[in-house]
This record gives sequence, C-alpha cells and structure tokens, in this order.
Amino acid sequence: MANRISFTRYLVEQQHEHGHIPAQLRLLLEVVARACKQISMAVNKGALGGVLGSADSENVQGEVQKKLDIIANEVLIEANEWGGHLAAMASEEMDSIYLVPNRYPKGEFLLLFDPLDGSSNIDVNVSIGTIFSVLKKPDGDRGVEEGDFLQAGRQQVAAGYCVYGPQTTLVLTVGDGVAMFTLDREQGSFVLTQDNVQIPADTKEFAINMSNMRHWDEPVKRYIGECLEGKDGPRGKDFNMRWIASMVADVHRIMTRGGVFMYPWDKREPNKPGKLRLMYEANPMAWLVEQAGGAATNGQQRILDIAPSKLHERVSVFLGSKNEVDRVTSYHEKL
Ligand code: AHM
Ligand code: MG
Repeated sequence: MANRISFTRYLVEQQHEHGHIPAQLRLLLEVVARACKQISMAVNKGALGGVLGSADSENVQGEVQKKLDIIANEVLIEANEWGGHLAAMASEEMDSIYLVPNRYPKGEFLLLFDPLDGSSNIDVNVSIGTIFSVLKKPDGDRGVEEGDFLQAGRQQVAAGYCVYGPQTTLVLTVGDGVAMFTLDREQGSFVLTQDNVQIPADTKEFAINMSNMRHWDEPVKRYIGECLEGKDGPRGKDFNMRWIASMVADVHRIMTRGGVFMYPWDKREPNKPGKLRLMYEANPMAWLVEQAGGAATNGQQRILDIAPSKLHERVSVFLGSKNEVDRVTSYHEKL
C-alpha cells in the first residue's frame, strides 16, 4: 500500500528530517521492535507453545517468575547484545546489570526493560506488554557500572512499550511526541497507525486497584472518594473505573482515550515507596505520557525529576490526563 509508513521509515525520517536520533539509536529501536515481534509470537502461541505457567524461580524482587517473563527477557538480551549499539542492559527480571560480552562490539546506549509487564495476566489471556527505556552511557572509556544507569527519567533518549492484546501495538517516543505502530502479521512489520498522540486533559475514568483502599494514604482516599460520589459530590460528574492489572494495557487505554492511572504507596509495605519500578515502568511511561500532553508524578514531584538511588527502586505513580494528575498531586501537597 502506497501510504503506509513502516517503523523503519518513521525512524529514518526522525533521523534525517528532524535530527532527533543518531543512527545507532535507530538500529537499537529496530532491534527492540524485532524482539517485541518475537515475544508477540510466543504470547500468541500460548498453551500450544508451552509458554504458560510458572518457571519455578523468583526474581530479585521476590516475585515468582512466569515462563514468559524468562522467555521475553532472553529474547530481548539475545536480540540486543551483538549489534554494537549497546554498552549494557538492565531488566526487572535480572538482579544486576548485563554487560555486553567482550566478544561483541560496544555502543553508547543503555537499555532498560520490563520484558513482560502484567505477568499475572499471562495465563488468563488478558493483555500484557513489554516496556523499555533508553539512556545514554556517561562519557568515558571505563566499563559500565550500575551507577551509570541511575539517571533521572528526563535524561531518557527513547522510551516505549509494546502491548500484546487483540492487536500488537508498539508505542514510541524519541522526544518528538508519541507515535503508535500496529503489527501487520502478514507483512511481519510494524506500521504507523497514529502519530502525535494526545491525552485529553480532562477525564471521567480512573484506574486503581480498589481492593487496597483501606491501606491508602489520605490524599488518595480523598481523591477516589470524590470520584465515587459522582454527580452528587464536589466533582459534579460520574466517573467510570477500569483496572486491567497490566500497567501497559491501562496506560494504552489512557493514551487512546484519556484517564488517570494510580499505583500509590500504601500501608501494606510501608517501607516501599510503591509497587511499580521507577527505571523499568514509571520513567518510560511518564515520558510517553508527558510527550502526549499528560502528566506523571509520585504525588510529590514529577516522576521524570526523581534522582534514582538504586536500579530496582520502586515509586508511587499517578499518571495520565493532566488536570486529574494535577488534582491528586495537589491533595498530597495540602497534607
Ligand atoms: P509485573 O511487572 O510483575 O507484571 O507487575 C507490575 C504490574 C502492573 O502491570 C500492574 O499495574 C500492577 O502490577 C498490578 O498489580 P496488582 O495485582 O497489585 O493490582
Ligand atoms: Mg511490570
């Protein structure tokens, strides 16, 4: 078809016409997209491919790993380690950083990923996804250390996710807005299906795991309480609720029609700042959401301004339609 813009063409145009991305970053993103295609195929096979169920292992966060968590992690590593575009990788599923082996050429970028987000949905055939973030390696000839990854989210040079749902959709930003690509399974390539994605500033839809309500802090209780009062309360309108339990799918809905997503700190594990991980989940999603005109905070500050202190750091997350995120954040300020 004449007017179809492939993922490759989009990236080449970003490189040549807008000067947004160097050639090495373009190669990196193409390899990530290829890996996502491979993961998508494994997800589609499901029980026929023997990929469902647990893997009898735990990750560094003490969570039981699913077979697909491990498969997706291996696919991303194997696809990315030999191309010469990367110096190292970090994954939600690996204890420490993964250095590109010495037998391969090294590049100037660092890749971080949650290989399979929404693991609890794998076996029940509900949307899941891959989330990724790209940083530049700090200058210098020495080898990469974990500390090199500890950069604030605003320093990302690319971020995206791929949602494996009824369609497989890859959503990307290189700092020039947000573009969506749908996998054409017959052609085997991602095709641009929406450019310049915009999240409406206002919404009537929120996403939060309501079963944790009694553990929340006051500002979150107040915000959700007011939404639940609907037309009769201070908001003067009825709200709708959705919770998929795959951040990638909840964020994709917000990218498509607006909404606010929350996974706040709660009293179940008071020493953890939240459930979601800053480097693999919150930072890439926060940048995508901001690039689409939305907002993302941890209740106190912009997520992209948080200086990380460790690789697997956790964080509270409020993101999506700007006016709602501003509101729930302001309730925290008034504490
Ligand atoms: P995962 O990366 O291990 O899949 O965990 C992250 C997921 C998010 O995708 C989702 O928003 C959240 O955990 C759901 O948590 P809960 O089951 O507590 O509602
Ligand atoms: Mg995850």
